[in-house]
Amino acid sequence: MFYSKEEFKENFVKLLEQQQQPASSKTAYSILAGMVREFVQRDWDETTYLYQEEQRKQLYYFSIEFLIGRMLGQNLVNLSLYEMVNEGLDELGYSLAELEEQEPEPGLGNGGLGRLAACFMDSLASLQMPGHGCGIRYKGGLFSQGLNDGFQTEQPTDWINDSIGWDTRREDLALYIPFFGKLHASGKGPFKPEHRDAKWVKAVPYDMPIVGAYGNTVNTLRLWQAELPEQQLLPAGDIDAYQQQVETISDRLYPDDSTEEGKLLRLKQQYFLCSASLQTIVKNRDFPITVLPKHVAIQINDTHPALAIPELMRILLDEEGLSWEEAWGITTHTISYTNHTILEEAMEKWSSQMLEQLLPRVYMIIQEIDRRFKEKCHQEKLEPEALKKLAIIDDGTVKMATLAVVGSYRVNGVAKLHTDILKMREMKELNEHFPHKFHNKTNGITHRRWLVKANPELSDLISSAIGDEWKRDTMKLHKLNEFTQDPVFLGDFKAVKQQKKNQLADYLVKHQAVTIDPESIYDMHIKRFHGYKRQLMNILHIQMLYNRIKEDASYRPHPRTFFFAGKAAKSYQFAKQVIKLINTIAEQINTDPVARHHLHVVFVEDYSVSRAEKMFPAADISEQISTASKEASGTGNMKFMMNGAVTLGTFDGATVEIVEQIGDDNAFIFGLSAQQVMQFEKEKTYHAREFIEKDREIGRVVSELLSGSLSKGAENIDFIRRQLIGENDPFFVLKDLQHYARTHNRVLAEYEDSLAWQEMSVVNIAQSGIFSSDRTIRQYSDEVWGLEKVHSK
Ligand code: GL4
Repeated sequence: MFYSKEEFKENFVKLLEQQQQPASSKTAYSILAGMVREFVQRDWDETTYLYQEEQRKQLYYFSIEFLIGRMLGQNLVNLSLYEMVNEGLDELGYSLAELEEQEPEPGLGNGGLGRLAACFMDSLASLQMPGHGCGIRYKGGLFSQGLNDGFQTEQPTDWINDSIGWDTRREDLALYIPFFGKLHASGKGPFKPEHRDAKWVKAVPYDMPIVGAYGNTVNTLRLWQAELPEQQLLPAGDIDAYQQQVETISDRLYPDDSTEEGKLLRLKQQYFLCSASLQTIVKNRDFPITVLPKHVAIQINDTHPALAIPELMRILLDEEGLSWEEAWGITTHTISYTNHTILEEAMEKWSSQMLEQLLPRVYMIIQEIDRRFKEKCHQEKLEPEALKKLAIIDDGTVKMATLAVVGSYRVNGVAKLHTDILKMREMKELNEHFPHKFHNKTNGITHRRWLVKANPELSDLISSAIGDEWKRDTMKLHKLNEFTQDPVFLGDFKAVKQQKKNQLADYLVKHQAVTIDPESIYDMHIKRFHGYKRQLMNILHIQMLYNRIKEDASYRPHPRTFFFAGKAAKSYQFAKQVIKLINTIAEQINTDPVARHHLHVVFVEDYSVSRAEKMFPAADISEQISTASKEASGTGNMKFMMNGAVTLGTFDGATVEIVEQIGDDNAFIFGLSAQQVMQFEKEKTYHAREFIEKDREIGRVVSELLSGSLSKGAENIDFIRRQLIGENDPFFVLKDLQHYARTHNRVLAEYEDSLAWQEMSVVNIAQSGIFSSDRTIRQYSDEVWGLEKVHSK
């Protein structure tokens, strides 16, 4: 332990001296991380003890993904040790920033959904609320991305092997999960059959400390690992083959959160997570099972953990011996559900046959839930169409979103617009049936990572103007509104932004051998690659700009660097072709003797939490250009805002609420509204072809695109062609393209007025407080979970 800089240095040096090898950065990192881990342990034990002692209600956040990012730096920030350690290391000739770079990043998530879970963990601990994560300890996180001739390449990652291990193996809490097998009537009634010949998997938890800021609260992120069970639970036959089968369950994160590729394995992962987490909760309780909802709240993060509903029923019926009515009452007062998308392909549906085979008892319970719910609905005399929508099991498939709604006490969307769409359209019938279940909880992000940690320069500047209370209460950022006209403050802000832009430029030289102009406007489109996120529209617009520069000698706009970063799911060919297209256009523009002085296109490889931390603070413009209605919330939009970037976007997801906060004058909004998009979808009155035929500029870029010259071969755009032409441009890229181009022109004009631009940036920061995940978590707690703050010292 260390309580002063001198003490820290002394301990650190002592540990260094004990090393056999010369002290590399890696060794120094491990020593430091070990010291911090030890520091955290005492608070962790104390928090755990307090939770038991005070018998307060506990929240368990079930999620198939937790994109936590690196831990060392964030833990130091939350422990208020960052400055001290930084100085101490500096005096010893080490750079903390460099040591942080040694930490392998656990990529246990795909994007927004997983990162949200991580921000929530940070907020719960920092608000001193008893909330824990339950997830899977994937041996390999999301693939690491490279580029080969402009094409995405994917390499497996193995974060665990390289890690110092923030987590602790809890062999004492290991459990066993049954798959397959057959049910036999046991004479205990129709709902309590015996499960025979199951194939057992051992679930071993690894606990990760989640260090809260300000207090001494350390919550737990429990990640389950699948292992071979002991002798007596082993099936007959080839043990090595069985071991391999078992271990694949926690081997890899699915490289996509919106498809169910590799269905059986994905289903196994989901049940593994739900069963292990629920079994521990029930087993280790010290209260009667009938009062579970008083002591425990379970939030399911999208439908991936929706099997928690029938699994909790199974435990209550078969292991606790409750009646169906009792069990159902408890389940539907314990579990609540968050929906994160309305994209059709992301709406999970499992084949009944597969479910029945893999989880016979659980399937039987789902059938009974469905039967009872159908019976209720029939009493309401609904139209057959409505009845079909309300069915949990329909046409040989189980609709997980319907199961999740029926089996939980509260259901929420993640931004106002998204929740409205859920209520009015996607889940209209369910909302009518359960009028009080649906509510909105607009997402948030932790400013402790995305501002305090990622942008200490801006944090310091803010604190120098308004004090540092905003770090505890982000709504205090409002005080910055007094500085929006203050030329000194605006000048300081500009200097900080420039510093962050320089830092990113240096980083890219070092890590990607790319040289960018730090004086250019940094325009960023960084997120997963997806049709609806419209990276295609962005790059087509850039090609239009390029054509204009080539055609019109008087058009010489302010230099801009267009950043793209993000991964495409391995099997998502369209998205991969967009990546190739971006890189081909980048090469063409970046080597053009004239255009390169005005436009620069950079694809930042292997986008991750730590890369994101370097990018958000450096942005001038935040591209949030999804087809309206498709982006449930977005959270990158909030990270940009908090760092003073100005949004160029559509009225979609939480961007609507960002604009509500800052006013129309401080953002650049364009394109179809969600209403209009939904209208076009319904009436089918949009014809992409007309735009290609009638708009000269669009016609030109599309024909360049289709010729294959922008992608080094027409075969590299066949999926894009199919979408734009064959499928009539379902994401309205061509429809919104000219409005997007005009809006970019407005942005450029505005950027020329430096003070006005900085004023916009500062308004964005000042109004960003509401998008803190602390606010979101308080709302969940007040309106859904009913947690109380546990007072640690
Ligand atoms: C997502 C949404 O696409 C995204 O808009 C949202 O911000 C995020 C967190 O709520 O959830 N849904 C899925 S699926 N993946 C996401 O990132």
